[in-house]
This record gives sequence, structure tokens and C-alpha cells, in this order.
Amino acid sequence: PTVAQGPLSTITLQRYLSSLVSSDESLREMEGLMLSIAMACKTISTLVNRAGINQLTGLETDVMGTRSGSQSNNGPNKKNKPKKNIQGEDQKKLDVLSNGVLKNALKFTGKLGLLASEEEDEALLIESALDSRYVAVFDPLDGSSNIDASICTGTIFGVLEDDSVDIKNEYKRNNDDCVRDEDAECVNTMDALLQPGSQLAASGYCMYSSSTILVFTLGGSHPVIGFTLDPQLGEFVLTHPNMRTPKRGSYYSVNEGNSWLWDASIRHYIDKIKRGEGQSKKRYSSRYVGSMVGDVHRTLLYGGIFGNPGDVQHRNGKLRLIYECSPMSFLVEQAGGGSCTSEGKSVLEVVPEGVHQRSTCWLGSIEDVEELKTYLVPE
Ligand code: P6P
Repeated sequence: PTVAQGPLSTITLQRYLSSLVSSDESLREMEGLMLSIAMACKTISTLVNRAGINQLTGLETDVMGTRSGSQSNNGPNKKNKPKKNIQGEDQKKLDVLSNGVLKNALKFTGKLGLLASEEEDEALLIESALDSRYVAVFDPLDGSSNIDASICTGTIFGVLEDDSVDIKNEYKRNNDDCVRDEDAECVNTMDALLQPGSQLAASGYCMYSSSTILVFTLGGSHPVIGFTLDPQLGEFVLTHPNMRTPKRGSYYSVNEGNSWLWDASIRHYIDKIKRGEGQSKKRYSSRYVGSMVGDVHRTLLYGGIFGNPGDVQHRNGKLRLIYECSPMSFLVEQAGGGSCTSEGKSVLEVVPEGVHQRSTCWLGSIEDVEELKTYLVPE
């Protein structure tokens, strides 16, 4: 797609998307979705940047211990118990806030009938848009455990074509706007959501760091493209018109604290590249933030390999498939990189069986991923 060229700083996200739609009208709905996601990310960026000032750091809590039935919240011995998400992880205040911001932004587009979030136990149906073309999956604030230390965090999102025709009828039958994986009567609804990453119509992330950068791709012939939030303008402006990950890098990005639990094949690979005994003969350095968006963004720009490999205690690793592994793998492969599971399979071909299912995941420079695969024990 050609975009009217000007100095990069004057091409805003709005102008970029409208020039795409003028050459391909079928992207009109996607334009609306991307603009609403961008608006939500601007709000989340402000929340993240002002977390310490607005006392929004720390854990989301349930006020416990008040006398049952009492109206007032000044019951005796109030105990604040941290709220947990469906993964059993402590929810941060900003997890809950960011989820609400993104969920509402997407609902109000009227262009989404179904969405799944890391912070929602079940998938949500939006009655006013059940026959819409797209469904959305997202992690509203990935890496939020880093918030209190002001380390980078990010929003990860994916947009899928809703190819099932029966969501509206299933909704009428059940009259329930929540959909659980095991709901037998919501098979078509869940089918729309539980698609492999290869079916994504768009994916991307917004990183909240020294700058706020929105990176996404619409797949197909579209590039991976990056926009940086200009705080003076309050606009995302084009800064990375066509992001291509280097064919090989010299960084590996993985939590070595778990290396004693890894499969021997993975320990062997990391050991070789850190000693300069891999294919490139370069000695690789370790870079690991512990925030997927930051680690993937650096890998996308500088090259190398990122992984959350799983181990004997967590066979499927820690990352979730539909709203972390698939969108990030789709984007990195669109930028000329590669991705695979710890079994050496394509992440984008893994068919999800549940909204919060985890998957092992490696992604980064194509030559680094291909070299890793030569070590992996085929299943
Ligand atoms: P580990 C953050 O909690 C997260 O979901 C990702 O952002 C990050 O890459 C991963 O978990 C870190 O996992 O096992 O290193 O703590």
C-alpha cells in the first residue's frame, strides 16, 4: 500500500489509516477498530505514566472482613485481600483499569461482537454488534508486575475475522453475554475466538516505556508499522514505516532462572550461542526485561531470539496463546522473523482449545529461530 509520503513526523495514525482505506474500502471497519485501540492506548499510557502520582500502583484488592449485611464499609478489622485473575495471578489496580479502558473503547466502536481479555474470566459477547465482522483478543497491560518499578509494560492485541454465522442465534438461545470455554451451546461463538494465529486479520502492541510506541500489522501485503505518541500533539505519528527484523541478531532473551528446569535441548542451545559456538560464531549477550512487549520490541528492532520455553514444572510455559503468543508471533513473522513452540512447531498453527490456554513460544530473527529448531527434540 502506498502512503502519501511527507516528513514522517507529519503522518499521523489517522492520516495513515485513511489513506489505506481510500485505496482499499474493505479496511473501513478495521480503521475504526485501530483508531479505538489507539485511543485506549493513549489513555492507558497516561494512567501508566501517572500511576505513582495517582496512587494507582499496587494490587487491586477485595475489601474483606466487613460485617455481612452492613451497609457501611467500616466493618471491624477490614482486611484487603488481593484480587486474583483467572490465572490465579494478583491483579494490579492498573490491570483492572486498563482492561476497562480497552474493553469500553472496543465495545463503543459497535464493530465487535466478541472479545476476550486476559483480565476477563470468560469471553464477552456484545449484543449490539453480534453480526460484526471481527472479534478481538487482548492483554490490556502485559508485564504489569513491573509497574511499581516503572519498568516498561504494554498492551497486546489481536483482531480475528468472525467466520462463524451463528453467534447471534447462540446468544438469543442463551441470552448470556458471557461465554465459557466449556459451554456446549456456544460452539460457534467459541470457534470464532479459538482460531490459530495464522487467521489473525491484525495484531500489534503498544509499549509504555521511555516513549509510547504503537506497533501493528494488518497482515497480507501490509508492513509492520510503528507510531510514536507525540505528547505535545497527543497524536501517534509515523516513526517506523516498515519494520523488518534483522535476519540474525546477537541477543538471547529468556528467563535463565528457570534453566535448571529446561529440557536439555534448550539448555544446550543457549549454552552454545552464549559461548560463540553457534552457527554465527558470535557470542550472544543476554537481555531480559521480564515484560514481553519490551523484550519483543527490542528483538524486533535489534534481532536475536526471545523465548518463554516452558519447563518440567510448567510444560506449556507462562504465556497465553491467543492474546500473547499468537499476536506477537504473527507480527514478528510479518516483519520477516520466525516463531516456534518448544516442540519446533509454528506458533501460528496451534489451534487454541481454551481462551486462557498457555503455549511455549520462541520468536525473533529467522536464522536464530531456525538454528534453535535444529536443537529441539521433535514431538
Ligand atoms: P517469567 C509478565 O508477567 C509476562 O506475562 C510477560 O510479560 C513476560 O515475558 C513473562 O510473563 C515473564 O515470565 O517466567 O520470566 O517471569
